Amino acid sequence: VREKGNGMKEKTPTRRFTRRDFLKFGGQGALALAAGGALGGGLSRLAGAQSQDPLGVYRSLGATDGFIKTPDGKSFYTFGFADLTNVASNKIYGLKGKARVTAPNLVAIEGQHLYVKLTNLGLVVRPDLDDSHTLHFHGFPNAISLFDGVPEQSWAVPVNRSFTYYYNLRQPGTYPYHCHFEDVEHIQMGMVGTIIVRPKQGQKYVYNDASTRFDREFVMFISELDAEVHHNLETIQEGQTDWSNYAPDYWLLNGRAYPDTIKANNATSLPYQPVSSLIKVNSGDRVLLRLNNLGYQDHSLEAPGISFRVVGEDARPLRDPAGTDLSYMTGNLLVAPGQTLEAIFTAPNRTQLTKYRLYNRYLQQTNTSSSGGMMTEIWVYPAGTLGAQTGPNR
Ligand SMILES: [Cu+2]
Repeated sequence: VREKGNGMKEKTPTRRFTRRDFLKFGGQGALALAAGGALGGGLSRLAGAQSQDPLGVYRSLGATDGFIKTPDGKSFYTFGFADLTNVASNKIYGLKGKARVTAPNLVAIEGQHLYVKLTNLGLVVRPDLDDSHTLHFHGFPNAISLFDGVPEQSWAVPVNRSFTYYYNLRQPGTYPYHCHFEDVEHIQMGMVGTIIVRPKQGQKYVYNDASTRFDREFVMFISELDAEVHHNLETIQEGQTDWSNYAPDYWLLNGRAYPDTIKANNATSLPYQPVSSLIKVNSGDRVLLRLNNLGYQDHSLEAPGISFRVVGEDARPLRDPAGTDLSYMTGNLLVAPGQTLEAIFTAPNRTQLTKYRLYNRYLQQTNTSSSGGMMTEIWVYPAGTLGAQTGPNR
């Protein structure tokens, strides 16, 4: 256990050759980056016959920095993505310094083509740190590495440039996405989100499988926040971060700690953490949780009084090649770093509003007395109270 919060460190500030240096000055990342301007432009044009693709779904993200809040009144420097979809091109730099955590959900249907234009808006607090950024669609089988976002294998998007990533969506499910440039750091800093690929069978199914039908869905993005990492970047000391000392101070759902997790979507007190984790359902609803863990720890969630059926993992339905049903009932949703998991529960029948808690079984991580943790609430209303859900987490 490392010492925290008591001033001086013993380390001597020797300058190490970092992975960031490698990406910037050595390695194929830099070569590709140099070529990225010309090549990237050409390929973006190729990938867009854009708006002319009848199967195309078009989204636009801006990579930049910002700040998020915790329930104890603190704020933390972050990197992240702003939603530039439908933002006029002469207005996108108005979102520089306004990264949101988590990034917007990217939602499309199996068979569609997803185009995501990533623009590197640069950093407000650290203009000296001219990191590139990428988009990595985790678990997606890219035919070529150009759209995979791994900077050592293709290229990254330098400051004030953009690139359009292209994906032919063949496999429904829940996927993480994240920046892959200086990835351990940029993921911890908040460049993370969720991709939902809906099956052809219908909007209210997880997979092409009748047993995966649901009435309401909620993305539970799972992560941790190590205050020292964020502080080091804000104060130009990122070279002092020793990842072997990783020790989170906060455990988050959709970028918030309890009780902020149950505040409404787009709560004005949390301008850059727009996603509520409050699960509001009618009695008898089939409720889908899409768990997406891009933290660096295993997490295990439970909601006493409620049992879940896990129907999919890592964007694959739980059936073997012969079609045998491998889904399983559990009270313990265990999800590893980089893993996604789809679980469905049937809301209990209640004649008045009844509240349950969904929380991390490792109780240190649900601490409500000081920093706040990985916990939210399930509000079960009498049947027919709530209207149809208009989108995830609503
Ligand atoms: Cu990045």
